[in-house]
Amino acid sequence: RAAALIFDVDGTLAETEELHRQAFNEAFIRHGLDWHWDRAIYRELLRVTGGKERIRAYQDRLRIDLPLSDADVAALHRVKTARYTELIETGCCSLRPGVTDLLMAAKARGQRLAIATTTSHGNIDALLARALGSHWAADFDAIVAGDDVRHKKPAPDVYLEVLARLKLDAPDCIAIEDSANGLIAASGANIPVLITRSMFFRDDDFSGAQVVLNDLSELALETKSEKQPHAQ
Ligand code: XBP
Ligand code: MG
Repeated sequence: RAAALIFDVDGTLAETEELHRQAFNEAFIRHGLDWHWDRAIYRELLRVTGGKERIRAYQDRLRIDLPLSDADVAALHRVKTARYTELIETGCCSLRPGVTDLLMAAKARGQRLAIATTTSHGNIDALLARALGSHWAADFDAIVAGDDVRHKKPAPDVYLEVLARLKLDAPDCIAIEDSANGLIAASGANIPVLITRSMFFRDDDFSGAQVVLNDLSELALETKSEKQPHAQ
C-alpha cells in the first residue's frame, strides 16, 4: 500500500477543462480579440500546459504581427482565471466518480494526500472548497501548483517538490493523473502512475502507467470484490 496519493487536479479530480475553455473564450471577447477555441483546437492546445503558456503558443501558431506582450498575456490570463473561479463557484463542476470515496478511504487508512498540478492555488481552492468544504486543505500534506516551480508538466518539478515536502521516496507514492503530460511528469520523478481517462486525453498513450481506469469508481469496485470473501 502506498504511503501517499498525489492527485493531479484538472481532468483528474474533476472535468474542469471545458470550464477553462469557456473562461478563455470569454476572456478573449473581453479583451476584444477575435479568438475562439473550439473543442478540437483546445484538444491540440492542451499539449501545452499552463494557461499563459497556452495563450502564447496560440499566438505563435497564428503568426500575428504584433503579438501580446508578457504583461498583456498575464492580464488576459487574470481575466480568464477570475471568470473560471466564478464558473466553478456556480457549482456546475462536481468531482469525478470515486474521487471523494478514495479521498475518504485513503484518510481512514492513514495514507497521506497531496496535489501536484499545473493550475493555480486559487483555482484548486475554488474547486475543492465547493466540493469538500472550506477546510479541505487540512487533509493535504503538500499542495504544489504550476507557478510554485520552475518548469510545469511534463517536467517532473511539481512531483519532485511534492516528494520533498512529504519527505517520501517516489516508489512509496502513487500519482493519479489523466494525461500523457501528467504521466510523463510523474514518471520523470519515478512515481508509479494510475490513470483515469478524461474527456480531452482519452486517446493519449498511457503505456507507461501501472493502471488505466475509466474513473476511480472502478477502483472501489475492485476493492469491494477483493474484500468480499472476508465480508462476514
Ligand atoms: C492543467 C493545465 C492548466 C489548465 C488551465 O494540466 O494545463 O493549464 O488547463 O489552468 P494538469 P491555468 O491537469 O496536467 O495539471 O489557466 O490556471 O494554467
Ligand atoms: Mg490533468
